[in-house]
Amino acid sequence: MLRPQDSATRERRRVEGLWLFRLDPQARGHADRWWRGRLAEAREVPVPASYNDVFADAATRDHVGDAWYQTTVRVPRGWAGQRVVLRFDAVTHRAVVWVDEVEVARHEGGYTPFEADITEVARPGAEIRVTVVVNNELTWQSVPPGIVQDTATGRQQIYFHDFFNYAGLHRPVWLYSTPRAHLSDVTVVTALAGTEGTVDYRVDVTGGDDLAVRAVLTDAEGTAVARATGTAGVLTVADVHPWRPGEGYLYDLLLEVVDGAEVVDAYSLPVGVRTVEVRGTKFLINGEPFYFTGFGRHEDLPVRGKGHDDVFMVHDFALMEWTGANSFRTSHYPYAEEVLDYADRHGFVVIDETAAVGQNTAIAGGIVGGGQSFPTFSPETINDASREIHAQAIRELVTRDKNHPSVVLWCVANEPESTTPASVEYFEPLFALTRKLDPTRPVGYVNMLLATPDRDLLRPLADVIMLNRYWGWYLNTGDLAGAESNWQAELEAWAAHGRPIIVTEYGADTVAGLHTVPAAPWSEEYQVEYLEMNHRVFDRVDAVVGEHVWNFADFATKPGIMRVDGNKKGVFTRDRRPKSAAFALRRRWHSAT
Ligand code: GCB
Repeated sequence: MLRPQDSATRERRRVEGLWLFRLDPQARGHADRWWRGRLAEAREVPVPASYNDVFADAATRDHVGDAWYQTTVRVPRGWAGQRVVLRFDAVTHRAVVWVDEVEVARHEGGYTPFEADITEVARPGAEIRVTVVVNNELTWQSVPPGIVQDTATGRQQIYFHDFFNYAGLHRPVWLYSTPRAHLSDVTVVTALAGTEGTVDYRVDVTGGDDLAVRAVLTDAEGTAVARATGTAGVLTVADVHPWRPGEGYLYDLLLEVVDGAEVVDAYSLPVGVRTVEVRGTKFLINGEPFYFTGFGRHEDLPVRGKGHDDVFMVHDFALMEWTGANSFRTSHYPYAEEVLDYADRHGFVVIDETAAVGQNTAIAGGIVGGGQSFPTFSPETINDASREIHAQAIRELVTRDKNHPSVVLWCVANEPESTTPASVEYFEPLFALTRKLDPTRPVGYVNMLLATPDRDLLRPLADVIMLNRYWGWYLNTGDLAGAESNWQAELEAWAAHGRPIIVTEYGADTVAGLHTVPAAPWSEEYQVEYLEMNHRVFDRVDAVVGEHVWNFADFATKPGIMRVDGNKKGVFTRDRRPKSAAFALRRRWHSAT
């Protein structure tokens, strides 16, 4: 599925602004067919945004179940004869969509796009009514998982991950046109050999099997540097300018479907020519060892929740650059495509993660789950049906992000159970699927602290070891000397496997403005000393090829006795003010590069 764009043959418009909105706590909307007319008793809600925090009532914030959205949009008259498509970049966690009275789409999964060809129901020049029902329930068969409980006071959502379960139309909604015969997919794979670069391309054309395809690669100055014809081919670039960390050099690949002299469809794709490889304990980009500095992040903002926002996107990248970060992980779900495009253009390196977080009842029962205990993988909990939904999420992630040069590593799950035969049985096919979908990038999962090197069973499936560790916070709390020696011993045990290690999380909750002498947990001083201790350990272990602090900014969580107005491990506050740790990181990361 190609991202909508304006081209010589395509047009798009965003369907945003204020939509009608109605919660459906009694789940009546489907039976009463709320899509059949104007949504009654509706409030107005901004799109894109989470709905949870824009109003002032707990019923909206804590709603469990269906929420209905509706708007009208006019199909441009000039689109007559074209294919008309309605696309949602992300609806969390699942959606059904109607155009007027016709159901046009259903989608499971809150962080990847879906679309519907609505040509048959959208007459050019006419207004259409778009109704979307958004469901936010998390169950054992969703990614991420959860449990919905019916209590005397209403339905409650239990979930096992440490960020607020925001819901809504989180990213742009598009109405766009393509020609009937159109490019429906493009895949590029790039390689470097000395000063020469190659771009292997493959396209799918729908509705025009007998039409020809031509490809032109243009450099950033606008000079055509290579041409080819056919649905697959290789473009060779002499004196190639590679994409590299810190320098997001992009070529433009223009693909045209042609019928003689007539251009039937045109689509252009930014292409960064770079390679990624794991060799021994090194992570190589363009054949050179790369060291990841940066953050685990969240799509999380006051009021907007997980709604995409260009202002904060640009600001967050500016702050990351200011600290000297060269990379980040899309913890704990695929981020907006705008974010990956920006990373491509600015030379940021991305670890791209699925929404599989919380597949671990050992943590669920203890740290975040309210003391209940369940087996993680069983016919009654995370089972074959869940795995199929997880597999589909991987398919949609790789399909969406395969052409981004910034993406160098797929992460199939964050902190899943990884110490049992059931976990190996669950994950083996998912690793195999990811490699089959994309043989060019390494694949890994993020290991959690209970799965020590002697107990973890998933490591042999992964190309890179990714560790979330909280020595000096959850373990050896307040005892940085003890933490340092335990952490060093553990890292050395991991290093013995001869794989690169990225520390994907290390962090300490810190209340901005809290100062102590000597440094004590929750103070800004402790966060700085905690990070410095970690850095001493990393610098002593050669196999460590990356450090991602948890977290870039403070973020919202569900309420709980472990959290004070959310998770406070941010290096920046939720409104992006620096804590002392930001300056300490800036000193380290700028001197390292
Ligand atoms: C983790 C999780 C992350 C949490 C973090 C914490 O290991 O991956 O989602 O927010 O710990 O702060 O406890």
